[in-house]
Amino acid sequence: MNILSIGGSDPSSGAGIQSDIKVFSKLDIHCLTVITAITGQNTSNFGMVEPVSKNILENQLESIITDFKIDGIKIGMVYNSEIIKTLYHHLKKLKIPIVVDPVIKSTTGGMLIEKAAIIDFKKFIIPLATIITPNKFEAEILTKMKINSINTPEKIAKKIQRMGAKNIVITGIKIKNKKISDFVLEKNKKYYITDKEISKINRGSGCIHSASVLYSIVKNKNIRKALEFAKKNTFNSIKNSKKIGKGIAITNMEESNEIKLLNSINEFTKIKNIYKNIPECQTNFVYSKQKPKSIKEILGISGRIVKSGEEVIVAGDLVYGGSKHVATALLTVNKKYSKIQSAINIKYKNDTISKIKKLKLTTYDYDRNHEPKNVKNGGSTIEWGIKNAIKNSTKPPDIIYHKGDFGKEPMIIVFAETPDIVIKKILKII
Ligand code: PXL
Repeated sequence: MNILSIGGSDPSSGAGIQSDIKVFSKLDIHCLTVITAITGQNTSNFGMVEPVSKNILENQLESIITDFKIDGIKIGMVYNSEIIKTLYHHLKKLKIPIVVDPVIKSTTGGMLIEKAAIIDFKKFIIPLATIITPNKFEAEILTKMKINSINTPEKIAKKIQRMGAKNIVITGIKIKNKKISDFVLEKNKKYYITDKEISKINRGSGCIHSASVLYSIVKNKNIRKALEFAKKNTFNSIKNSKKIGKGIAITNMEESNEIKLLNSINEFTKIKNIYKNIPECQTNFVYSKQKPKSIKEILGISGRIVKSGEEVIVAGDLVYGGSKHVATALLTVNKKYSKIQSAINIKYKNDTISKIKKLKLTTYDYDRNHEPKNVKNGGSTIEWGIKNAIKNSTKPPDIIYHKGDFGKEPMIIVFAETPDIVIKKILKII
């Protein structure tokens, strides 16, 4: 997938274009860039801004638009009216999601847009927005209203919606009992998204938030799911921020378990002819916290990886407790081999078993014909089977399989420390 980030260059790589390249690479997305302005800044001071000329802006846009399939666009710093109008001219005809992050001022105090350009920003950029992501300060500047009990977040968001943005999120609206809320206005819906507050001054959190929103939207998530993911990702990036320069810390996007598993699921679905390895009961791919006590501490897909013709589709979201069967298999293995934290189930094929044997992978199996009656009638078949398979083992499994039973589909489960190692094993055996 390709995303286009339009914004300013920040030489300290805390925000702007450089931050987007970092974020999207970690999410396994190719980040195309169109630079609107060059800033001179670091973690303490904001120096000069030099907007680029209309000519080079147009040449960047044309170069990118004529070559790549662009799945989504993020607009950050736009700086002046000439840039705004040029962007509008080139983007108005594109029918792809656009996330607008209306940046006005940097954390270090630099102006990211000329005051006189705000009118054109409202006229030309806001109507392009599938979603606009102002923080409280930016929402107040755009609407010339202070958020209070009369000018509620809803009133302010509605005013921005009337400017032409389809969906609005105003971040950092309410801070109460160590919680922080974002107000969301969709076409016919309004709600708050609330999470723990994190009081750590940093650079780049707004950029990570809007980039994460766009990532989720291009992955077909709805607005609420996209914003929930963005909030969590931003929180983790602030928590993980690092003091690299002499001034304030730079946000650092953590490769959370969720992102690692998302990337591996993505890689799995792209394997050539992988649909041939999806069993009738479909596939789940799981990744556990360390030493999980139950399947609630194991991340899995709430639906499954399903086959639709020759295509493979991820149905559902990543949630803790999202998988029952594969997660139970992993939990059982993890109790004996705590380093094994990831697993996937694939279709049982004689070819696959032959390759596994040739490769001398550590393989165990169990026979569902030997299942005791109490297990067959409602007990945990998988737990029983896996326990049995590894009972006398001395090495952690790469593979555990069973050949099925009357009316029960045979199955192969691949185990590893992390999802990317699971993928490496899959590539060897299919
Ligand atoms: O985070 C907003 C932002 C966006 N773009 C550039 C910036 C900043 C903040 O400093 O410098 C180029």
